[in-house]
Parts: sequence; C-alpha cells; structure tokens
Amino acid sequence: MGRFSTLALAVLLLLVVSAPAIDGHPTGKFNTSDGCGCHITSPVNAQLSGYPSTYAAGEQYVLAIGMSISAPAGGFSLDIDKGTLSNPSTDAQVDSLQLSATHSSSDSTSWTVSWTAPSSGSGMVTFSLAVLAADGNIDAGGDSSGLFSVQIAEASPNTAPQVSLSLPQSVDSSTDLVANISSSDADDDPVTLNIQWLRNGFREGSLDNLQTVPAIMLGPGQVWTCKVIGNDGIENSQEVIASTTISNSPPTALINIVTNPVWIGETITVTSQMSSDSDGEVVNSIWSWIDSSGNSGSAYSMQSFTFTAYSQVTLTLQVVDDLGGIGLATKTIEVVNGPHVSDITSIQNGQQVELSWQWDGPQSQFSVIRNGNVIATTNQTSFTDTPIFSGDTSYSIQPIVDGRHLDAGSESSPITVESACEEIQSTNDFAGMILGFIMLILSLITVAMGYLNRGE
Ligand SMILES: [Ca+2]
Ligand SMILES: [Ca+2]
Repeated sequence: MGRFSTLALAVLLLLVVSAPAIDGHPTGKFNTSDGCGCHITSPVNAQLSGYPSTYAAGEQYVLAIGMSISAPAGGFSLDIDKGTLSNPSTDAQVDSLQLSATHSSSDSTSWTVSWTAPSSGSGMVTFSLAVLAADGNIDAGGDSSGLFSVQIAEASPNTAPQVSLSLPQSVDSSTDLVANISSSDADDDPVTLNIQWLRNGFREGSLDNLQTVPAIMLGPGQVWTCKVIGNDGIENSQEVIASTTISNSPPTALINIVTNPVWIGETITVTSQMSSDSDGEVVNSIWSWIDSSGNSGSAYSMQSFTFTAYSQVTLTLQVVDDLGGIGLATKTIEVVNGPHVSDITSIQNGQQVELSWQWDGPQSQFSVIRNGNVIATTNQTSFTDTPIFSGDTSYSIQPIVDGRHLDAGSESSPITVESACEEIQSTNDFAGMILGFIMLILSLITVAMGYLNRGE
C-alpha cells in the first residue's frame, strides 16, 4: 500500500469515527501531521499550546492540542523531530518511538501530551500537527481539517559566573585586611558570593562571607588566605584563592636619659624602656655612643645602659622586636663640668690622720677611701682616721650626689703615715732577734749531741 493510499485510509477512518458500527480503526493514525487534501469543505485552525518560546534542555512541557471549532468527533496527528512524547491524555496515544502522537478514539476534539525537550545542544525542534473535525457523516463532505507547524529554538545554556579576588600584599596589623572581590555573569544573573578565610591554613569560621578581616585579628607573620566562590542561582564559579602575609611593624626606639645633669667624666645612665612595638615586643636594645673627643663604646642590653663621656655625646639606640624588626633613635647629649672635691689636707696627729677637703657642689655625702677600701661615709668635709699600718697611704674622697658616685669629682691625696706604728715595728724586730738566737743555740746542741753519740 502506497503512502497516498495509507493517508486516504486514515482520512476514511476519521470520516467514519462517528459511526461506531463500522469504526474498524479507532486508534488514530501516527505520522500524519501533514494531513490530507480530502476534507477541505471548511478549513479549521489546528491549535497547539503549552510549548515554550525557547526550550530548556531536558525540561518537560505539557502540550495542549485542539481546534478552532466544535465538532461531534475529532482526531489529530502530532509529530516531533526531537525530544520525546509521553503521558497522552484520554483518547490520545504515543507511538513506541515517542516521536508521534495521535487520537486513540474519536470521542475528543482536544488532547494533551507531554513533551520532554532534547539534550543541550540539540538545536531547533519542529512540531507538526494535523487535526480533523468530523461531522459524523460517513463521507468526506462536511468535515474540516487544519494544519499547524512551529519551530522552537533551544534556550541558550547558562554561563557560570566569574569571580576575581586579590588581597593587598603589604599590610600590617594596624589596619583591616580587605579582600578585593569582583564578580560578573554573562547572563546578567545576580551572583552571590561564598567567602572563606583561613589563618595559617586554619578556617576562621567567624569571618565566613565577610570581605574584611578586622585588624584586631591580625598578627605579624600570619598567612591569611581568602577563598571565594560565586553562584548565579544555577551553578558555581571556579573557586578563586589569594593569600597574603601580615608584615611586622618595626618597633619605635626612644632614648630616655636617666642621669640629670650629665657631667663630664661621670657615668651616664640611659634607658630604652620607653621604646615600644605596636604588634609585638621589644626584645633587645643595642647601644652605641661616641663623644666629640673620640671616646666611644657599645653594648647589648635589655634596657639600661651606663657609660662615661668626656664631651658632647652622640648616642644611638637600636631596638629589636620579637620578629627581628628594627627601630632606630639618635640623641645628642651635652655634658658639663660637674662638682669636684679639691684641696685634700691630711695631718697626722699621734696615731690619727685628720683629713679635710673642699667641695663645690650641692649637698653630698662622701666616701672616705683608704688604699682603695671604703672606710667611712660622711656628710662632712672632714674625717679623722686611725690607720692600722704605717707607711705610704693614699686617701680618696668620692662624693655621692643623689646616689651617684662621682668619679671625675673625686680626689686623692697621698700621705706617709709614721708615729706609734714604728715602735710596734721595732718591737717586732727585737722579737725576731731573740727567736733567731734561740734557734742558733738549739742547732749547736743538736751538733754537740751528735758528737757525743759517735764517741760511744
Ligand atoms: Ca549565568
Ligand atoms: Ca613588631
């Protein structure tokens, strides 16, 4: 049977649907959406709805089939070239290939069938529909048929959003760490951001979805990592990651001169205890000084440093923080002449030595030093000593002003102590002679006893 004959049969079947006694083909006709030219008495509009303007791959749509006039009986044939048909309504059916649907009885003039869109990239889909409105007479006269066809493009697939991220590479803990994040979406979908922060590789959950790490959470040497994923409501962007290391703020060096006033030749005490480090602590102080006379020195010290200068001093302090950061300070110190002890007189009076001296400074105490040993402290400018030994003796007077033991302000005076000590010395000499004489006698006795024993 040729195609034309088949179509003619289909039309015939449609014509007789209203005459159940001779309806031998109530199951419709597949693949006949191009209709036939036999029933043109009055054209009818074939109606198809429920399809999208552009389809989304894999999406399911419910198609409604109908006609523009009411009729006692009807039939249809719907063909598609892509996707699948399923779930036909009462009085409709789908073929095994799921590419064609038709009526299964003549009782309806409207039907529904589901269409599942093909996979992404399938391109244009064509729907072709033929409907027939039958008047129930058993001939072609008085029937109406109509055709409808539509092509549907695939909706463009979603484009994933894009996210860019950067972190400042020179940041210390004095300011907030702010991530520079931007996002875009080719489809103009709104993009939401998922932000995570890690400190030294460990997630900091309290900062989730925040763009800023507050300064109070930052510490020098820490590595902060930011991870960002964008989502356009459909899919995620690629994850972007950036890291930065929090830099160390150098310490601030501050020289504090403890000694005041500063006198030539006297010790000067300075301290670094006012130095500071905003993000750590000062762990070392390195001092160096040079005076305009060329004297110089240096020292490692925690805080206090003491030195002696003889003219204007240039003092340098280098403080080091716990991460090796360095702060520098320099100070010029003027030194002036200080007070002095002078004109020491020492008069021997019997066994005593009477000392007195001049002093041109403020109220002071004085250490009295005999041969390098402090033997007394007085707030007078005189002192009477009773030396134990005779001979050459040196007395020094060292002033103590506000607890400072002055060196340049001290003065020494030599004296040769004589007197009673010499008698003690003579007595000792006489005792030595007696002892020597006794030893001589004992020796002679020993020799004599030797001779006597030999004679026996
Ligand atoms: Ca998108
Ligand atoms: Ca620091």
